[in-house]
Amino acid sequence: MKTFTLLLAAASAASAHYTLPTINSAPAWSAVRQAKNWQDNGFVGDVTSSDIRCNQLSAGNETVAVAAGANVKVAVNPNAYHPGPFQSYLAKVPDGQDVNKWDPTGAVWFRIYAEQPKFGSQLSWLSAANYDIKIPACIAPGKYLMRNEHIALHVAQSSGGAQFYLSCAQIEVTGGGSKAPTNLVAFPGAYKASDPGILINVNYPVPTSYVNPGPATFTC
Ligand SMILES: [Cu+2]
Repeated sequence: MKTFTLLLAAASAASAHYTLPTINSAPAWSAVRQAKNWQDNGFVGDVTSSDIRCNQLSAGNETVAVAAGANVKVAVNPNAYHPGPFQSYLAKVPDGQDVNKWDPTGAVWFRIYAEQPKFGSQLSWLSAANYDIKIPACIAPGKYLMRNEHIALHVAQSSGGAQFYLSCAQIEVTGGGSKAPTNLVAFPGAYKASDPGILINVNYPVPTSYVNPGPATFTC
């Protein structure tokens, strides 16, 4: 048992990245679809892979209710310590579809949050263990998938070097309005390996601007 514990510790030290296992403190991988990296904390590196959609291993079995206009607390375990932006997207589950089973293919995603760094002698990012993401107040009530990602840019100076840590949560939006989301994109499809926010040297020369990959962020 002791040897087993030591081996586990060594394995996690060798690949100590992170997962996004829960929202609003729900049990891990219940309202968040279990991601393929749930044990090894690994990343998705190929933006053309279907894993860039949800990196999904197995279905969710819960939904977290959120009022439109309120925040969702997205946990990263451990914190998102690599430099890079946090981003969130929503996709509405079509009427008649099971939120646990719906596969969000095609241009169904709209972005609701894109983190910008602070600029200076180096880029500085939130690198947080929790991100409070506001659900737009104007969107229609109903079930949505919420795709949360952290893009690690520490070795992004070569193509394929950016590391995507992501998962898809299942939420039910209450209240809200009737504004139709705009700037819908597909995953894969929304990103290219050559996007300036993905293929970038964040260390030298230190950038003075940052272009988030993906569509324009939807606003009410
Ligand atoms: Cu890492």
